[in-house]
Amino acid sequence: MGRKAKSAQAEAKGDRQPVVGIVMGSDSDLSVMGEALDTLARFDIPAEITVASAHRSPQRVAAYAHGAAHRGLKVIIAGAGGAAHLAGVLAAETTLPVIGIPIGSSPLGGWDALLATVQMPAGVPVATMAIGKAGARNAAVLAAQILALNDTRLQEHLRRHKLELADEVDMKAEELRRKLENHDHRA
Ligand code: RP5
Repeated sequence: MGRKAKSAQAEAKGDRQPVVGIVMGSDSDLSVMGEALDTLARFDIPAEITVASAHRSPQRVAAYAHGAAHRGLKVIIAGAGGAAHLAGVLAAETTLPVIGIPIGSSPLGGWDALLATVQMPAGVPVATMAIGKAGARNAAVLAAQILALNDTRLQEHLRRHKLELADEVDMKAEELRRKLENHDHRA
């Protein structure tokens, strides 16, 4: 694991037991997967992050999946780029829900990762998100939604999150209206 990923993991651990585990195929995926970690932090969900590769360290991946539920994790988020089978391999080794994020790090720009992540055989689901940072952010929101099924505080947080999204769009619509108004006045 690279230095950046190690310090992210240390920060992510905090005092509380992580309930979401983020696994990425390489520390080079941290710029994308950090979005999931940041979003979970905004929901005040304790999380951990680590590196394990389905192809380069398959035993580490299997050990992580086998121990995950026992350690208190409720959801696993997995992101990988080239030959992106990480989420699927984790899903094969655990009964926890697994959310996959295809990362656009290969010369094919993420199409290959998208197909490898989404196209699972029947019986082993991976909830596949969008390619890249939007997918990483959505993975964290989906994890929050899963955890909120038994958590009224999180349900309220998610409700506020929806309102914030709507407020942002309203603000942009208002900014655009003002810009166009000024433009009309000048014309
Ligand atoms: C994948 O290969 C990783 O998930 C990463 O997106 C990509 C490149 O990895 P590095 O060569 O940067 O370690 O397994």
